[in-house]
Amino acid sequence: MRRKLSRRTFAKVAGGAALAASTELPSLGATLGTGNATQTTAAARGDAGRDFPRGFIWGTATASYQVEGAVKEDGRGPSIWDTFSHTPGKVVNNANGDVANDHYHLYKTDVQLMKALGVKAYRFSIAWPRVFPNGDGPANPKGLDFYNRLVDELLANGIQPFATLYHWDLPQSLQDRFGGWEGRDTSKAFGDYAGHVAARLSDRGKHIFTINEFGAFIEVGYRWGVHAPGLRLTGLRLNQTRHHAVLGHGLAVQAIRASAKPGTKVGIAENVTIPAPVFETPENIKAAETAMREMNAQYLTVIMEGKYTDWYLKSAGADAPKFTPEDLKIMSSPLDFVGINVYTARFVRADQSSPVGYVEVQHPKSFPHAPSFWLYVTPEALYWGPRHVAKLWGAKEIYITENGCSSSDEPAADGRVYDTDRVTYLRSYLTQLRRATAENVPVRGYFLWSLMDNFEWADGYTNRFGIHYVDYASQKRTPKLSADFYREVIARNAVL
Ligand code: PNW
Repeated sequence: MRRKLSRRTFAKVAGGAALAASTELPSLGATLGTGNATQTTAAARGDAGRDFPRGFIWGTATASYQVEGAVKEDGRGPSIWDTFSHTPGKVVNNANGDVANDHYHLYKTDVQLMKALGVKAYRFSIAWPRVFPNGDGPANPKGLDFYNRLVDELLANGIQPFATLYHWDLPQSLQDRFGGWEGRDTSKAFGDYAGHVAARLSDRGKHIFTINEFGAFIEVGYRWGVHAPGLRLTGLRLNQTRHHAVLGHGLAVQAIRASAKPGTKVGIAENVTIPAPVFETPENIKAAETAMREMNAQYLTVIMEGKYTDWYLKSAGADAPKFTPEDLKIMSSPLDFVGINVYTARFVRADQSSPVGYVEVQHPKSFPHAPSFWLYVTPEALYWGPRHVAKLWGAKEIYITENGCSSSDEPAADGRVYDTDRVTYLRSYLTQLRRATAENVPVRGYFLWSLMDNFEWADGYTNRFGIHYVDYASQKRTPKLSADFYREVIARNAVL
């Protein structure tokens, strides 16, 4: 994972591709040992120019607290999200995940939804407090049993399990005793939990993600106070919390390597900040690459490079996190793949008067966005995100671990849900992803967020991200127009 393409090779191949027709370029696949062999069949189907590499893995994603419900069942301990959502005023309409989509009981129904779509993989998360009700200490075997049942059901239906170990439902006990990720003991407990799960699941679950989105749960939960645990840290305390979260990831990678069955692959699912050149001049492309490293300095950059950038440390000054060289080594433990959650891009342009060589170009108020205020519709994100990861860090396997959008969709008079905004969003984003795969950026799969509407954190049940509509009163799932679209995309392995 640490092998770098030479700057010149990549610039020639991918950098040039931004400016010229990709067919005229030497194949990056030759450099990386991948192939792009679907042209003939795609042409026969009339999908030439819109097709994805053969074997591309189409999937859907969810997360434990957002769909499972059953928060008191089979010995599950409380998580910070139970506490937070039951604190009045924290979540829209004071909603909580007590029942959510009742996936804990309806998982077989949900696997059939996926089977009907034709997905080849399901990205779900494991609730840490089901496995260790206090975060550490004695394990609760009944908790892991649920994931054993889920994994078996997936495999029986030809769907590969991709498990995420941490999608924000931290055991409350770790928050109470160690201040959650503020404390180094939480990082250590996370490593132990990761090893425990990997030892028991990796005979069937071959892909494991450690942590979902530092860039969201730390920033929104520990800095803005909008997500659990609802803190507003600044300065050194905030930087140290960020450091401990990434350290926890590294300890988990090492524990998984030590305890998992051979053939298990380990990665991350990070919502990298994606700088896109506001238009694609060589200067702006270079500026975007520099911005990619700096904007992600505390998270993906240190994971991939094994050090914090000079600019980050300099800007943080006395507030820079305290760490040892050993910490950095752990945090940058080599990964088998890099997962990125891609929703939105930030535009940058070259500016030599800036100390980092770039400036951000702000979106005007009128810039189109989804009902989620932060979700600006910028399809370019799905090209530049994976391309930066491949070029800057030589990643050999990349997954898009989330992509999707919220919509104000509601059933029409005929009972169907015509989410044309989501279809348009997905088509434009997938077109950009296809541009990346055509240039042999090694993207192996794509997980659409989300299989179904679910508990959207502080937005409660108000922002629907699903391609299946969920009537929470009856727990009925109905495929939306976007589900029909995605089924066709998967069947043809092409964007439509
Ligand atoms: C991701 N932002 O969250 C999460 O991984 C999912 O659990 C979530 O449901 C999905 O995206 C949709 O929101 C994000 O403010 C939350 O930029 C907020 C942001 C990004 C991602």
